[in-house]
Amino acid sequence: YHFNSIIVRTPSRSVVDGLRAEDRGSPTYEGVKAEHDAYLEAMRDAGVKAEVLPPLDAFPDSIFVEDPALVFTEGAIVLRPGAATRVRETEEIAPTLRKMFETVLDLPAGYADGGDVLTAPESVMIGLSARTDIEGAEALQSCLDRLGRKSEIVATPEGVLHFKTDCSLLDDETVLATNRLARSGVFKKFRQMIIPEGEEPAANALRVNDVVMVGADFPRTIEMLDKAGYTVVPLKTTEIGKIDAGLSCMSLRW
Ligand code: CIR
Repeated sequence: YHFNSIIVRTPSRSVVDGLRAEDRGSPTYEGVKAEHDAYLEAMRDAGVKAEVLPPLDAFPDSIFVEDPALVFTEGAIVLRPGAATRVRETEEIAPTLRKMFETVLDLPAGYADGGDVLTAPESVMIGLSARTDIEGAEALQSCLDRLGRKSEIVATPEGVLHFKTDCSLLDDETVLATNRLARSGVFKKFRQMIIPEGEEPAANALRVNDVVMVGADFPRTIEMLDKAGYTVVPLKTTEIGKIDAGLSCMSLRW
């Protein structure tokens, strides 16, 4: 969770057509833009340098740069998103990665979304989901191996978009997770903090250097983290939440 750099992409007007599992109304472009602006400001306040990519009208979900790639200080991996409308986002982000990283690997097979990947210090956890298949997960393990990273393949709860929709890393030993994911036993090696019932989308929080960014709509989670001694930065996620996104989705961090 110590990061110097991030990549983000400015939302395009087409973001209102972003994918969603259940239609709770479209977000507004202005609303998403405001949430994205505040996110970028919070990132800079947390001490990272941001590379800001231009909007892509042809790709409504391309603001969620976390999904088409995976980055580490050791190198980057161009993934293959499991949603048909998102696959070609990789061609848009790859040139930037090749410019910024000496080592850039391409996922050799299958499908994998970055939202399914939780980077913990000892091991990178890859969640199988409707977007990440076993072929993609195993192919990703071979890439991680080449970068010198240990990894493991785990399950994502049924009906949950991404593994990280339901969890985030708070520090080297601690994860924040929904009860439904914690119950599956994947976090036995960690200290676990469980999201209060009814605030499940708060699980996609984001530790960046000294602060934990958390959705502002989740007061009980914010209070829990605050009491545990974390410095919480609440950020609005109401609009991006309508297209199934949270805080981790909007950046690549290393
Ligand atoms: C999608 O369905 O792909 C987007 N509407 C949301 C992506 C969220 N990304 C993430 O959690 N990493």
